[in-house]
Amino acid sequence: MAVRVGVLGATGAVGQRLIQLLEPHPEFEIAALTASDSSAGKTYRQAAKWRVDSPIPSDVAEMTVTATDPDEVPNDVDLLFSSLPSSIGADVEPGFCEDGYVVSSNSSNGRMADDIPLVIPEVNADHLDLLEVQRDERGWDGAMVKNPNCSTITFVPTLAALAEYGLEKVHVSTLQAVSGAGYDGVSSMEIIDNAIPHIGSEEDKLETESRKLLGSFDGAELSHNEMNVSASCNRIPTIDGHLENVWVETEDDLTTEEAASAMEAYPSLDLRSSPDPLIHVFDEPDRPQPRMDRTLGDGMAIGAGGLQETPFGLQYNCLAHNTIRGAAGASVLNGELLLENGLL
Ligand code: 2RA
Repeated sequence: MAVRVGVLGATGAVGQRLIQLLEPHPEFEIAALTASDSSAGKTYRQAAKWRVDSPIPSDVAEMTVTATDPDEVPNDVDLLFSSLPSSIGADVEPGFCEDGYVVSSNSSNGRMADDIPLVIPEVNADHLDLLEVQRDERGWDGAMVKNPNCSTITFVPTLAALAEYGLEKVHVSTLQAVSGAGYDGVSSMEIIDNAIPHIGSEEDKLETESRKLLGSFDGAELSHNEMNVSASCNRIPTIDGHLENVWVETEDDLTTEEAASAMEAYPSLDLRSSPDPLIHVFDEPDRPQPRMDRTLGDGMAIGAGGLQETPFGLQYNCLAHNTIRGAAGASVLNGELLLENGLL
């Protein structure tokens, strides 16, 4: 029987992607949709300005949206996917966990808390064991798992593939799609013929989240990876798909052939939304490209290419679909991991 799930923040850009991915999902059944108070009581069709690239699912369209309040969500809903703005998430997500709901959240609030697992299933599924620490410390009947920021998810799997060479210094420069700014943010028409060389607190997220994801958990405490990470983030007029240029210095010598083999061989998982392969390495130096390659593995795979040795270490480019692999798909995958681990 499918697990009954809800979407917190169902009308936003990531909420819409969540519905697109969850509606046909065989393991999950959408049973609750929440949004702001002004949407409460409306049908989803009335409340959402549907903009994703497939029609609004008809059964979801007629569901009634409620306020984002634990009292409004049926008790037999076991898992909530949250795509709330972080300031709202910080206020309301803990209340849902306290009331016994398990929350798989894409919101950035709490990602760096010591007892909140920040997870990319193919990279650090073992960090889910932090939930025992979380239960002890917070006394929640439910639980909270976070997925990282979209631009972090794009490059961390490639670093995980190279970790056996000893990661010392990483520099990443991003070229981020406008859909990452949400429907009310910058639009591609606004920055046509332009690029914006700064994105909010994005640099900090890449630097800190990557160290947490690649850190190790000893059963009691999480140690963050000690590699140095420096990030610079740019918004470009691409609709979907974050492209990133990465330079990595490793302790051991690393050739481009070794790096390509390590990325290609990096294991995926058996979870329904996990792609195989996880990382697709292109021979062509001008790939991956957002428009051509963002739908690799149904938008859940990472593209890599342009590997070369430089005075600053190995250099390569990587790409992921930011609202699928980088956001909604990442939360769904964490939900599948929770289910697989008997945590629902
Ligand atoms: C962006 N990181 O692309 C955001 C989306 N979460 O700006």
